[in-house]
Amino acid sequence: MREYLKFYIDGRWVDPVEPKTADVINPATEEAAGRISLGSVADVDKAVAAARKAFASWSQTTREQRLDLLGAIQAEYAKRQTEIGDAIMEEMGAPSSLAHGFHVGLGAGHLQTAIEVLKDFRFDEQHGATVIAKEPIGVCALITPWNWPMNQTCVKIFPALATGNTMILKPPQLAPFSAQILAEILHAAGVPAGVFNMIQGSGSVIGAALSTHEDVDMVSFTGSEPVGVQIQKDAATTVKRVGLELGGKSPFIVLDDDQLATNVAGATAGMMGNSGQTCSAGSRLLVPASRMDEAIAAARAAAEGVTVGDPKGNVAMGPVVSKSQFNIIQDYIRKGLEEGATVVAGGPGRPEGLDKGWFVKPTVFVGTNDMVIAREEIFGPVLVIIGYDDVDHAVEIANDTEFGLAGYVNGSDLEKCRAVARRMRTGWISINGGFDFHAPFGGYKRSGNGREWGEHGFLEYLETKSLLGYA
Ligand code: TAP
Repeated sequence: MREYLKFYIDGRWVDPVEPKTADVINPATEEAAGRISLGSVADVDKAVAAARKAFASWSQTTREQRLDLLGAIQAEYAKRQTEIGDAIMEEMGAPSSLAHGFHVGLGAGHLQTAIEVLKDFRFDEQHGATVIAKEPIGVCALITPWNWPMNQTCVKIFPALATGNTMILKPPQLAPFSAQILAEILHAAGVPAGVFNMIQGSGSVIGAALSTHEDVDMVSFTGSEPVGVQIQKDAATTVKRVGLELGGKSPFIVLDDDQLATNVAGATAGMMGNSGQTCSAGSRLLVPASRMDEAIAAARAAAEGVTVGDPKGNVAMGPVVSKSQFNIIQDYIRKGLEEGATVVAGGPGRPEGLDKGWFVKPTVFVGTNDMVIAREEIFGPVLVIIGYDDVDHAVEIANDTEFGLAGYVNGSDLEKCRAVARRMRTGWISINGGFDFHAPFGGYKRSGNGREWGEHGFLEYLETKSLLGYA
């Protein structure tokens, strides 16, 4: 049983102002895996004061000083990778190979990327006698979700640090362990007091206190759309910068060629990764209507090939994060059946033999784009296959959504993939599995208003100052 009862404020591990704790449930066992403290507004005030005090000196540090700190963090992170992977397995149920592999790797990747970007980043640009300077925004509140815990924290913390900001991290109650280890890593690496602070607790208390706080300059939020909208409203009275990374219902277009079966199988298995709890999951699979039977056969085989079970075992998929997430997903599966979609793999209920733990069957529907299961983010292992008549129709369906986070195009003719990708209204598009830590990630439309990852992730945390007659 893990016990993380202290917060990290002003360079020290401190007791919460008011003692209050909550259990953290392991979704694979439905039993408590640990206990955390739940903070109060008084803890937020202490952390913000520490971050404000530290900003004066941290914002003035040189590129070399920040690179030294990021290098020291990298060394500490490398020592604790196994522990982080174990924590992620327990807190949100990711299977061992995924938790120790991609989950931990994403955190390390954002750290390495921050170092690479910082080495060459141009904080000043000169145009004649004018210098345009990029300066840190100030005290940043970082509010993160549970689905890729290490990705979400690292993609915010390292660019914020590299650009000279100070910060308060509010990790998710459902997955607080890995963030706790990350705070220990930053402490061991020698982050100066007050530069990084962390308070655990509920979003409606800690998150709201940060979003409304007079002395917080920016909120960077990743999570659901309703909470993002609330944060934007809360932050409006103090005119804070707000970065929102929200949900998606991303289209995956498989082109009509000899790779169709392979691409459908890859898209299906990929969508089930992390139990479908990925904001950029390709949850609408668009295939040529004329080849629907072939696509169904490939998707069914891929979904049925996804092994589900104890995350500690050799499985591809663990449980979903919580009972409430399990119930939401089951409601969507029932809704899909009610609205006339055809189940071709999985369906309602738990997989056979898994009576304890929040396990869901990898489920594939064939449906239409107007169905609720094709319009709303399910955040579970539920894929909807939709047929298209031609490429124009595929693009029309892909763009017929209120979201615009990610998109995928797979096909053997790269020219055709490029043409389709250009027409899709999403902020991030992967062609044939393309992946890049330096590529900006963020949404069009209701999927958000910011860009993280790489150099664009730095710009999120920078103000622009014009210095006329400076040069
Ligand atoms: P949310 O319920 O929105 O929670 C995200 C974070 O916000 C949690 O730390 C939560 O605290 C906190 N929060 C809740 N209410 C708040 C409030 N009133 N003020 C400030 N903070 C508040 O999302 P989730 O369920 O954790 O994550 C799933 C959603 O995130 C999905 O919609 C998914 O698409 C989206 N997501 C988007 C992305 C990107 S990059 N676009 C990435 C991952 C996830 P608690 O600890 O109390 O929950």
